[in-house]
Amino acid sequence: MKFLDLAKVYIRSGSGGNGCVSFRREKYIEFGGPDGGNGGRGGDVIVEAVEGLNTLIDFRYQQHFFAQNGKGGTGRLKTGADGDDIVLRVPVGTEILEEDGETLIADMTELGQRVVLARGGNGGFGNAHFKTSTNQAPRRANPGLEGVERTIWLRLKLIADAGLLGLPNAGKSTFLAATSNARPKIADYPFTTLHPNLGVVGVDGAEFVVADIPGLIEGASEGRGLGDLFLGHVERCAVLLHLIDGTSNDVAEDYRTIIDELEAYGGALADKPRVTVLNKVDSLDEDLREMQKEFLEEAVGGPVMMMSGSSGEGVTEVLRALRAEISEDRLRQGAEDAGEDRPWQP
Ligand SMILES: Nc1nc2c(ncn2[C@@H]2O[C@H](COP(=O)(O)OP(=O)(O)OP(=O)(O)O)[C@@H](O)[C@H]2O)c(=O)[nH]1
Ligand SMILES: [Mg+2]
Repeated sequence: MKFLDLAKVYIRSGSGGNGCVSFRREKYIEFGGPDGGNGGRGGDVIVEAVEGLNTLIDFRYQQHFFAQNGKGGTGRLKTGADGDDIVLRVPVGTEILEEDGETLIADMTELGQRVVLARGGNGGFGNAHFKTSTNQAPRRANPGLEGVERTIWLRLKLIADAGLLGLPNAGKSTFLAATSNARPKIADYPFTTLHPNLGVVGVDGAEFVVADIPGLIEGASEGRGLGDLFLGHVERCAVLLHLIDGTSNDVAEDYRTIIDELEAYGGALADKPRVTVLNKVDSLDEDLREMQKEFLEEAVGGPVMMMSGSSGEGVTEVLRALRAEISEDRLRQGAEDAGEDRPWQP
């Protein structure tokens, strides 16, 4: 699985064109004089947040962005042409970082936002510019200024498409670790996850972002446990994945607890599309699986999927169910065939 949220690019702005040394010389015309024009400006390297992109996949194919150099000035006071700018088109939510991968240069949060990453060099003055009353025939002109060269990172901030819900220990982090590049902490005690984690998961050639948030408990909306502030992280998700520990004594009760907290949280969270999954079925024998599934389906009033984040059973089906709830324009294109593996870090 490849991830398309980070790209290293090399940029260079255009150098300015050189100034020109030239004198007017025409037959039968008495007074000549310097007429060397100025060089043109080099092009800038600009980054722009545009619509219709949701990955940095283009930067996998093009990593070098060089703006055009300015043209030199010429005689008859002609200024050289300016070099063309070059524009890096990135999705909204892209951060531009220095070569160190940490220092923020720009945060492209708004559609249409443009930032100049490297200014083109100024053109040099031609000799006409240096004409003074005491020096009527200067023989000097300036060279154009060099362009700026730098290496930058583009990092796309991920917005989760699917959010994980469940009681502590339901196996949320295990699921994320099994399906994505994320490496959340996993342990058999509640509240292992203290901060939300994001991971990119892929199924059938499409990628989307899953958010693993700390477990909710009864009364979370009143601040119990870690509270329900974390639900803010899943508010913008297209779909919620509700995991219920299949080894629990009362799956129906576990289910209700989370739904109650969702409703208490308010907003549209409780109305969001939801996939409900009986998890950890690797620990249940056939009879128990069926029993637990029936209990849960009765509580849900609809179908329930079965899965084991540890053994991988049923995981692909769950991913497909999530994918079906995420609209096509939110899905990222998979890059199964693009380049080699790369870990998710600057
Ligand atoms: N048998 C079995 N155990 C599982 C499965 N998934 C998770 N576990 C175990 O359940 C425990 C809790 O797993 P986590 O993934 O940390 O659960 P969580 O929902 O992220 O928990 P919090 O972060 O505390 O809310 C760990 O001991 C896991 O090894 C599963 O599919 N089958
Ligand atoms: Mg966890």
